[in-house]
Amino acid sequence: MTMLEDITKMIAELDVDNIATIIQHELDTGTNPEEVLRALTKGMDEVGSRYERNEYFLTELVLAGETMKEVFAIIKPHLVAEEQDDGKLIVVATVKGDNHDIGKNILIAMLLSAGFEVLDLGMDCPKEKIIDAVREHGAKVVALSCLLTMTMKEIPLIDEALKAAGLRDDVKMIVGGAPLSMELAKKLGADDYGADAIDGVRRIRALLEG
Ligand code: B12
Repeated sequence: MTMLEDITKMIAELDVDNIATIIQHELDTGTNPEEVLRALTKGMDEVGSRYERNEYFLTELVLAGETMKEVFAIIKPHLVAEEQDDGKLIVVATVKGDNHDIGKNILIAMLLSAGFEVLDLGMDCPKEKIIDAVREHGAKVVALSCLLTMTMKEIPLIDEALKAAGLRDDVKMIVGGAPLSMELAKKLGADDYGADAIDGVRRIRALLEG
């Protein structure tokens, strides 16, 4: 088993006492931080599946979430910052009713390291706050995170509210999170979907260019 596979397993089995030390060692010995993030995300997916199968409960979700936050703080400084891309402010939020912010925060870290400016509206974000931010900053991209099937309904509401405010023609909407797919994203009124933070940054760049 490779060390990255070990990291996935540690998160999945919540055997996390030494995970910070191991991740620090991996990064110090030159492992790509994006690969470490992928390994961790894979472990989080397994935590989600076990929760669905009633093998894990809320306590385990919380522990997994806290571990992710702790180790992400170790990884963050290793994501190399590229040159600043001026005037490209991305508005990022987790939709209303949704209190998952780990994926959003990873996307933000990736955007920052790719040279974008980011306005983080946090989680459980009401659509009004999003509309105001787009208007105030003339943002060209809104990136929304949504982890719950129940809160996907917020996406068309945000689309409609942007239209009603006369802003929709000038702003692209990209979404991401576990229950979504490209097909669903389009159906819900978004312009694009990112499967993970790395894909998200690539697509946001393309949205700004296109
Ligand atoms: C950790 C966790 C929690 C933590 C969240 C802590 C936090 N601060 O974020 C806590 C314990 C709070 C929690 C609570 C709940 N959770 Co929860 N949780 C998870 C879990 C295990 C991991 C999520 C995570 O952080 N993954 C790691 C990150 C890195 O991945 P990610 O968020 O998917 O983000 C990546 C990509 O999706 C993408 N991405 C994400 N957003 C965006 C946005 C854009 C624009 C782009 C381009 C890309 C992108 O990039 C990210 C990085 O690569 C998931 C399982 C899963 N597989 O998702 C369940 C999961 C999301 N939770 C679930 C549930 C049911 C709940 C609760 C309702 C449980 C309960 N009974 O109370 C509550 C809801 C609370 C609320 N109102 O939001 C379900 C949702 C089912 C559904 N389809 O609706 C899941 C899928 C578990 C499951 N399989 O059943 N949860």
